[in-house]
Amino acid sequence: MSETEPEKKSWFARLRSRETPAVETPEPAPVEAVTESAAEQDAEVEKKSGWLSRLRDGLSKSTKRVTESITGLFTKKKLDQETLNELEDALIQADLGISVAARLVEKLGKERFGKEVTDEEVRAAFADDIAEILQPVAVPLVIDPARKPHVILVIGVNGSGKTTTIAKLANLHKGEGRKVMLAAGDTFRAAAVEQLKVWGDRAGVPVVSKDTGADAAGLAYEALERAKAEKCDVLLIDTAGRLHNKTNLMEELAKIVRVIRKLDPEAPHSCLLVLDATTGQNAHAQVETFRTMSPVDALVLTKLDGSAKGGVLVALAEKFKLPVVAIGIGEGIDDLRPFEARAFARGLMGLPA
Ligand SMILES: Nc1nc2c(ncn2[C@@H]2O[C@H](COP(=O)(O)OP(=O)(O)O)[C@@H](O)[C@H]2O)c(=O)[nH]1
Ligand SMILES: [Mg+2]
Repeated sequence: MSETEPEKKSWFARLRSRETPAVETPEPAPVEAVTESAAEQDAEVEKKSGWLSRLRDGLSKSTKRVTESITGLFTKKKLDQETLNELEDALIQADLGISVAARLVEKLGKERFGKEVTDEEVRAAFADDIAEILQPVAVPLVIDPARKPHVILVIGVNGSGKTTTIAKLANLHKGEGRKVMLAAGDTFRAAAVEQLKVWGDRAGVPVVSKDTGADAAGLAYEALERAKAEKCDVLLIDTAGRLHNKTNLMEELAKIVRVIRKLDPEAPHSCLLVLDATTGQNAHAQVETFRTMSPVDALVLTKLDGSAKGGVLVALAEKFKLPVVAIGIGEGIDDLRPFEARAFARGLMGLPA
């Protein structure tokens, strides 16, 4: 695993810096720029503060966007209608959605109208309400040990982070002692199969693959056959995010499901839709579209480390009520976290966990 080391350093370096490059142009702060001692310090800080602070650091762009606009509204005056309106706008701007924004502001108005409030009190009140919205969707992905394997189909648009998330999940479950197999079902893009193989090697799990252009459903069938024969605990199936058109993609996903059900009528046991948090409101449309193509059991939100639009997670939770089983906070194999409602809500509002 020595090759993940430089990756980690550059990830820390990027995360520590407020001037993180846009996610669309990743890679990376030069590793050489991180002196050994700085990297060691980072590792030390990391160990002490744990993943909660990493989440907060990762969310910093989203947090900054929300908190700055809220803070800017307060000059120690009594809460009036104008401020409430402006707060509502700030929440909408931060991608929390019209309905969540209205709900939070209405509640705040009821409780504090005409009273003196500080921006910190407002953020704390919002954080509590957001945590309440998020709590029901903060559900972990449970692997059913009776399934051999528990089949996880991973879908989402191109570039949303499917393949990376599969690698992270593979690493996680392998680390928990499960036998994992991957199916390189994105046979549409030339580099996609190779990418999954590299990740598979890194995580130390076998990857079932075929050449570009091969039938994805056939591949998924073979992978499930093999995973059953080898008594794997988890089979993760990667898929294409874009084909020639939407109908093709819909047909391909439906065919994968149909074909694997010949081997296991209840497969896939989990269908995860991966959404890129940097796309903000567009994520809503993606949920709607993919739901028409395949049953979606849960969401994974990626790139929360580089997104100023992390608030969209709240809007999605409120609207679709789909479990958020994990969040991606970096490009490294360890950068997947269970989703925790309160930590996320407080992080978003710039408050300590
Ligand atoms: N910063 C960051 N980048 C991510 C995250 N997840 C994926 N990526 C990057 O997003 C890009 C697309 O990811 P990929 O897994 O290939 O997407 P796919 O097309 O859906 O399979 C890659 O450059 C990944 O490294 C994340 O949580 N944070
Ligand atoms: Mg991919």
